[in-house]
Parts: sequence; structure tokens; C-alpha cells
Amino acid sequence: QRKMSNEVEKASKSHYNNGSETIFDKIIAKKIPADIIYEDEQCLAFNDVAPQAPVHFLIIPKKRIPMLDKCEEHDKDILGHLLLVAKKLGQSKLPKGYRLVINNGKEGCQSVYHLHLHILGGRQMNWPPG
Ligand code: D5M
Repeated sequence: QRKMSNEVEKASKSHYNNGSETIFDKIIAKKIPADIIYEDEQCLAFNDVAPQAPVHFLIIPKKRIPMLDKCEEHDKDILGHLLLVAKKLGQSKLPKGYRLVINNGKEGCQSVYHLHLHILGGRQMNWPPG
């Protein structure tokens, strides 16, 4: 059997828990440190602790939204805002291009149940992703 990557293993052990607090809430509240690269009223961006590319950061809403599956019509402003912040940061830090990823649920490899956009770049990305 193929060895699971660390991130896949973490995701397989993690699950949606009724919108309860995650480590990202602690980062938003500044109770635990993170390498924060951008912040505004609605969202926060910080470098990923387990980078999968030379540049790899996350953009998260300050509002506790557990996953894309739980988003509703009334979340469309924050969802649009996250994409525009991704564009702004991506364009300035990764002018040659970048990739956005949202992992949703177990088979989507989600391990932290607080919505986050991964922004990856600084090397040629491949397709299809694993
Ligand atoms: O991605 C969750 C991501 O969150 C994964 O790439 C590691 C990252 N992570 C987890 N804890 C931290 C802290 N404390 N700081 C920064 N980055 C963190 P997923 O899409 O859920 O698999």
C-alpha cells in the first residue's frame, strides 16, 4: 500500500465538528503566533507551517466558516473578498503566476475546519494536482 503523505494522514483523522473552534481562531485572536503577511477587518493571511511550494500562504475569513460546503448565499461578500485579497497578494508576491486551492472535506484533504484559501507559487506548478 502506498504511504500516505503527512497532510493526507492529518486530513483522514480530521472531520467537521459542528463549527467548533480551531487553531485558526487562535491565530485570529493572536493567542498563538503566526507569520502574518496581511490583515484587514474581514480576513487574515499568514504563511503555511508546512509549505508545499517556495511561497505558500493561507487566507482565512475572520468569521468562523468551517468549510466551503457550509457557505451560503449570505457569505458571497466574504467569499468574493477572499478571492480579491488572493489576487492582490498573489499579483504582488508572485508576478509570474500562482495557484489557489480550497480543500473541502476528507477526500478533498481538508485538515483544519476553518475555511482557507491556499496560495502557492514560486515554482512551476504541475497539473493534474495529486
Ligand atoms: O490545510 C491546512 C493547512 O494549515 C496545512 O497546509 C497546514 C496549515 N497549518 C496548520 N496549522 C497551522 C498554523 N498554526 N500556522 C500556519 N499554518 C498552519 P488543509 O487544506 O486543511 O489540509
